[in-house]
Amino acid sequence: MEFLQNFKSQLRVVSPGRINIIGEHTDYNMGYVLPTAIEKNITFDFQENGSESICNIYSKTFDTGFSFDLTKVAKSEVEWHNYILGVVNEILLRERNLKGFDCVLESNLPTGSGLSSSAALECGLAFGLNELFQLNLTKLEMVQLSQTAEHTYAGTQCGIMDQYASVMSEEGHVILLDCLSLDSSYIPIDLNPYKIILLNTKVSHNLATSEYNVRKMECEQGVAIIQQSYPEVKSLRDVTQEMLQYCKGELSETVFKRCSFIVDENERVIQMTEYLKKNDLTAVGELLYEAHDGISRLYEVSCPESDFLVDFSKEYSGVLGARQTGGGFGGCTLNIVHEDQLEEFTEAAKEAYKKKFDILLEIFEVKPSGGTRIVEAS
Ligand code: GAF
Repeated sequence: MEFLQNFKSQLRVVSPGRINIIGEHTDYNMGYVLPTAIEKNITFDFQENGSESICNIYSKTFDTGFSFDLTKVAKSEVEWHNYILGVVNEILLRERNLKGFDCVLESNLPTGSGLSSSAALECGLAFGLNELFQLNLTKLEMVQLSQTAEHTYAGTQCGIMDQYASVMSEEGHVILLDCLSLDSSYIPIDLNPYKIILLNTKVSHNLATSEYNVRKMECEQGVAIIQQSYPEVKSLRDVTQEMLQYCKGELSETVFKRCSFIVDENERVIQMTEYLKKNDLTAVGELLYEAHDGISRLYEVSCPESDFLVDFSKEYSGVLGARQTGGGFGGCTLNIVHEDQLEEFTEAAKEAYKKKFDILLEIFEVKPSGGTRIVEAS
């Protein structure tokens, strides 16, 4: 792209992906989640380009880019453009004054791997534009407008977890976030001598967006029926297993399973927080396996590849627990692995996965890290 010839970075922003320790699909049910950012990022370099409305975006990682006009922002046919355009649109809707800018992106965050590269993209852009044009947006406003951009431009009716984790995380901590009140507390996490290991299935089944929205609808259907018996219920967060049992006859089997998973999963977030505080790592691991079982059997957002890896990990005494992390239908499994068994486990997993699916596993350790921030341009 032509603008690259005169590009000089004025501002560098780093925006991370995230893992979620536990609390999957609870965010849009107004429950609890326990995510943290990881040290896999998208780096953004920005410059104002002197034009009133022409903006240029280039991704070094994928060697592709596009330009758009601030006066004619509209949805694109190209998926990743929508994360950018959606954020710009939300900023303009808030009557903030943008001008032409150039932005160069580089990423070491695998896409489609359940680590929320989309939130990293949205939030890094919002953060950078806020700084470049002094927009006076708070961090929470950036989180919320990025989430809305995902609804309106990308078409996923996501909750707030990914954007919140990307922006608000702190090194060495997980965030216990109440997705209703948006109250949060930071829980120190130290699993020593265990490590958090991600196994990337490298599959991202294309059901993800459509089925995600279907799950959300099924939960809403459940709430509407439960409300007939319990008018005080506003979301699945207010529902207990006893209430659910009482309404079972009114709910379809599918809706019952979805609701049952969310009710348990919400409870698991609170339990997990206690186990982490007590450093009861065996209980942490067991809860991860329990959660995956629900993800697979009740919420049905797993896939053969993730199920295989989670089952495989159970054969290793050095693995305390594992589950698929993120929205589902592929992506990464999160594993708590003893450092002494790391090599043996990962080598065996690689071999078994290759034999079963003919796919080379990608394996990396992650550490809870800080959220979106400005860094020195090199
Ligand atoms: C995706 C969504 F974007 C999040 O809001 C969350 O619902 C997650 O799936 C599942 O926990 O990452």
